[in-house]
Amino acid sequence: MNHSQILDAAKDVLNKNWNGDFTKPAPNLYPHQWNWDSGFIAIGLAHFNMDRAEAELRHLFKGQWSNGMLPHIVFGEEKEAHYFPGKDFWETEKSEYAPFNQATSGITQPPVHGFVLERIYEIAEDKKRAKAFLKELFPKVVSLHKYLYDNRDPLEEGLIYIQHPWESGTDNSPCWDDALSMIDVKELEIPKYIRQDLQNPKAALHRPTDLDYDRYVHLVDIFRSNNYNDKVIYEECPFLIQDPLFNGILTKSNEALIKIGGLLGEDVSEIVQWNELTLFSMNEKLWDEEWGIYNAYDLRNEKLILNETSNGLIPLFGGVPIQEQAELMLKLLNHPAFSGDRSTETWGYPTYSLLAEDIDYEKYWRGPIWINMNWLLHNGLKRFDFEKEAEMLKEHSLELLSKHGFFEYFDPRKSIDKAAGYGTNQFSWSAALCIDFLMDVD
Ligand code: 2M8
Repeated sequence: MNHSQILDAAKDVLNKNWNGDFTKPAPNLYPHQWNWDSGFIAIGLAHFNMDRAEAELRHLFKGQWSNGMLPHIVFGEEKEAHYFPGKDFWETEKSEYAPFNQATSGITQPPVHGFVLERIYEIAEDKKRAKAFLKELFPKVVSLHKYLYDNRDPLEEGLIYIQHPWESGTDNSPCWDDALSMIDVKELEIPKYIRQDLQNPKAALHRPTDLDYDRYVHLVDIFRSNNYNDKVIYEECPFLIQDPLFNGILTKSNEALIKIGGLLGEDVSEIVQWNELTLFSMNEKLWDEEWGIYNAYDLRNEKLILNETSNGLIPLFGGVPIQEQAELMLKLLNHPAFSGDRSTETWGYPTYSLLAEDIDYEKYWRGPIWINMNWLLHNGLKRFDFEKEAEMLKEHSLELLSKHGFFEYFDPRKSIDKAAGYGTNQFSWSAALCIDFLMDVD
């Protein structure tokens, strides 16, 4: 496929996944609206259908809770949408903050919306209209950030914790293994549930295990039985982690909100303070000078999670490192851990170190390449003028997409030529970010 053919094919995926209210991440596997997916999708849409880009985000924010929390799923109305956990499972009516006219989940996802708004403004030809949209969304995104700083940072370090692997977006990343292993499901009464994701035979092979799901369900059970009260959840939840991906995305969005606030003539002093604290603490607490990466911190068990995943490199995008640190991060990206060697020629960049003993090239967030991670890293590398690697990453992403299709994730090994794309092959953010790569508006 040449570039114009891929572009058309990508738009086609987004058009087909649009249901009149929002874009589904994928037709059967993910039939509702997902939080960070919608952010990436809106960027792709902005290049060819601004009405829909705006509608996408407006619909997502219809699900925002009155305390600012933005749920990771906003449920659609389709009767044939089979997904676990569906809207009834969450029992969000137990929270005093959940909207009464929109069904949602009760947890959040990485706060991409600030930088998404900034990107939409960059792409927009009609700046007056785009500015009006920024004005509408700005207070909602600020209120999400305020929720995070007020409720998910009890030690006032500027480091937000996630309370569930689903909040990370990188659900079964090896980063969460140790913390999850402390949840002994044999000792617990896990509510009954039926997984729907295993019905898609292609995806089922690589998805999280049943043991993972038991733990995911147990965590949700803690939240709903405590009426989504953040103070109690902080006391009770066995999984509380400060993740460099979540926090690196937050700094990028803080920075975007500061710029947007300036454009709109809003007071941004609080956002500046939040951001300075987050940048400081990420470098004080999470930075690993030896390995050139940001670690995660397990707040519940009070220990660093030594990171070998690309979550620890996303802070490049958020401008967390200074140039010297960024150069160490680049060194790591060029190291066999993320770039392979002659015996394992690879596509850039896997989500888990190729040298890790338990890397699984096919299993979801435990090794494969994801287009959103490549897009975040591409933009992070550009920010530090690492043009060569940024270009390579874009080319690799486009080659994978045009060779195999709009898969959810890809095998990093170049030797695997057939069946190198996994999960659904109609994945919206792969299509949306492909469009952004191709359009390359600065
Ligand atoms: C995956 O997560 C959902 C749960 O939220 C799932 O596995 O069912 C992740 O890849 C997540 O990052 C993504 O937002 C979601 C929808 O694409 O799917």
